[in-house]
Amino acid sequence: MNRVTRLAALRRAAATATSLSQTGSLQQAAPFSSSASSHWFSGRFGGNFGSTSPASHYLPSNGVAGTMFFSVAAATSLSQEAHAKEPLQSQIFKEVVLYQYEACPFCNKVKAFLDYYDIPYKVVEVNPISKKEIKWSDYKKVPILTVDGEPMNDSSVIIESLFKRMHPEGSPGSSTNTEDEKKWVGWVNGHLVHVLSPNIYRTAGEALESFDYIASHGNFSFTEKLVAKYAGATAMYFVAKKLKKKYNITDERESLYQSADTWVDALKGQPFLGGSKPNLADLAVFGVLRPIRHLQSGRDMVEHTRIGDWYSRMEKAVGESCRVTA
Ligand SMILES: N[C@@H](CCC(=O)N[C@@H](CS)C(=O)NCC(=O)O)C(=O)O
Repeated sequence: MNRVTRLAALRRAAATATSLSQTGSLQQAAPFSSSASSHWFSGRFGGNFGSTSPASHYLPSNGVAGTMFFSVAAATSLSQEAHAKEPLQSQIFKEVVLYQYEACPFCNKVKAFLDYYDIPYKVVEVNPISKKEIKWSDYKKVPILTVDGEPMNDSSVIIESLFKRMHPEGSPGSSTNTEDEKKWVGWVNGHLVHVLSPNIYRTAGEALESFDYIASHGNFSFTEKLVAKYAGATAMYFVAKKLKKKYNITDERESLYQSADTWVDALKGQPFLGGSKPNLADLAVFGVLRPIRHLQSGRDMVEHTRIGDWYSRMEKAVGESCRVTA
């Protein structure tokens, strides 16, 4: 077992022992928008909000949004972990920076990968209106990941590229990507992500729940928070209806439940699609579901489908966030 794997294993064992596995999900419990909805939203509300726009509902005020849920003991153990991660960062990648929207499913896919492989990363929250944080880039979507200054675009490209760098040709694990794994990664990008928005903004109540996050996060004034929550929820409620039509979804919950059970069937009774440990498809499904898990839709999904056990295994396997403060 090399040092990277040892550190990751230790970290995961510690996370399990201290029952902290859920906090990573809480950290992610925020609304998100697909590409189409984000554009729609920006176009209609951008002018009114400037740099602290409601579309910045994605934004945590800093890189420690989830830590508010931690106990003191947990915080201590995490700070110790952060020390353990330092050598790892210098061993593989010196500086990893993720440009993201907090609740974007594609960004969360990348974060699940980084967390699982114990790669520390800084987060730069991008203002979806001005996008000034990525002015330097020709690519105008998120996620963008810079590794030692080199930018990479598109979640799938980023993950593949990191995986290849970590498992160079001929090294152990370099040829483990199976056809099945690729097929299910494709299913996440081509199907699962499209089912999510219609679910989290399905009713007025759920749309508001998805924007509750804004009340406790982001560098907004009281009025901006209020406007963001209600204007944002209203906007996304209508966007979700459009997306539902676009992707031929008749019953959004049924579609979510079917997707969850389809995934569980794909496991064929194994703990993970990857067998005894997660592969890239497991990480992709987990990544896109993490932002919705503690919303009504995510709770319903776990209650009405067989996905809960796998999700819990994934929480333990992925462990705590490797996000470091900038
Ligand atoms: N295929 C891309 C999709 C990325 C994407 O659509 N990101 C959305 C956020 S969820 C975005 O940046 N949309 C453009 C915008 O917000 O203006 C990936 O996998 O990274």
